[in-house]
Amino acid sequence: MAGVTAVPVIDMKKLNGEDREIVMTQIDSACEQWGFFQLLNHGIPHNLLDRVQELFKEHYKNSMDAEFQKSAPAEMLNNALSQENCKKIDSDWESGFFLQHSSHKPAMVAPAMPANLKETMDEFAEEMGGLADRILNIMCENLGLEKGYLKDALTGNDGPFFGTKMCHYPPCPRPDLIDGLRSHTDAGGIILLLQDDKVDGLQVLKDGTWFDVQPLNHAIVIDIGDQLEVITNGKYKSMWHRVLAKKDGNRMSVASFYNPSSTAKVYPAPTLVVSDDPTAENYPEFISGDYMRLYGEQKFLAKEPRIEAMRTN
Ligand SMILES: O=C(O)CCC(=O)C(=O)O
Ligand SMILES: [Fe+2]
Repeated sequence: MAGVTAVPVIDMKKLNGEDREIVMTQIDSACEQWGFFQLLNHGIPHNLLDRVQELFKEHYKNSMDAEFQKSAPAEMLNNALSQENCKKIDSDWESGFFLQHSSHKPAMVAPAMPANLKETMDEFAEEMGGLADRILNIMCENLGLEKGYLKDALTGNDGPFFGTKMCHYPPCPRPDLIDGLRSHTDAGGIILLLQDDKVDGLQVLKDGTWFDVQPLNHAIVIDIGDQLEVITNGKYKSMWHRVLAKKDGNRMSVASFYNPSSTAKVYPAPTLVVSDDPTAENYPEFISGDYMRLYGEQKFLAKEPRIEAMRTN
C-alpha cells in the first residue's frame, strides 16, 4: 500500500469474493505500516452500533455530564486559567468508565447503567469479541501462523483480557491547554473502536505527521497494541495516537481492548524470529502482567524503553 496518505479504510465484504487476496494484503500492509485501519462491512449489525451510540450519548447527558464539570481535569483547567502563563496540562479531557467482559474477576465494579444500555453493551461485547477473533485469524493467515495462534498467545490461564472503555470527550473551552487523551501507544493485543460518527479528534502519528482517523459511519477502527508488536517480533507495530480536545462537539468513543491475560507469557512467535541472523534483535519474553504494571506508570512515554526493560525479567 505504498503511497497511501490516509488511514486505510478496508471493506471486509470483499474478503468473501474474488478480491480476497487484495483485501488480505491491504490488511497486512495496514498492520505493518499504520498499526491502524478502519473496517467497513465487518459483520456487526449497524443498528446495534446506532443503539450503542444513541443510548450512551443519552446516558452521558443524563448522568455523567454534570459530574464532569466538577472533575479533576475541569478543575485543573480552571486553575490554569487563573494563572498568568499557563502551561499545557498533564491530564486528559475525557470522562468515562470501563466495563470488563471476559471471565476474569472484574477489575472494577461496572457503573450503574440503564437496563437498555447494559443489555445493548452485553450484545455489543459478544459481537466485538467475535470480530476480534476474526481479525486475529486474518492476521495469523497473513503472518503464516496457524489459525488460533494469536488468540492462544493472549490466553494465559484464563482467556484473553477483554473489556470496553466507554467515554466522552466533552467540549473544551481551551483545547490548546489540554488534550482529550495524551499521545500514547496501546499496551495490549488489538483494540476495536466505535468512534463518534460526526465529531473527530482521534489522530495517529505516522512518519512524523499526525493523520486524522476520520469519522466514518458504522466503521470499526482497529489498532495494534505493544504486546502484539512483541508477538509478531515487530512485523506489526503499535503507533502513537492521541485525541484532540475540541471547542465544539461532544465526542463519543467506545473502545474494546482484546489483550493478553495478565498471566500470559508474551514472546515473539518462533517462526517470526530471524534465526539465521545472529545479530538480529528479537523482542523479549515476559509475563503480560509485569508489562501492564510498567505501562500503568509509563503510558504516555515511548514504548521502546519499557519493552527493553522486560528483557531482564
Ligand atoms: O477515544 C479514542 O478515540 C481513542 C481512545 C484510546 O486511544 C485509548 O483509550 O487508548
Ligand atoms: Fe489508545
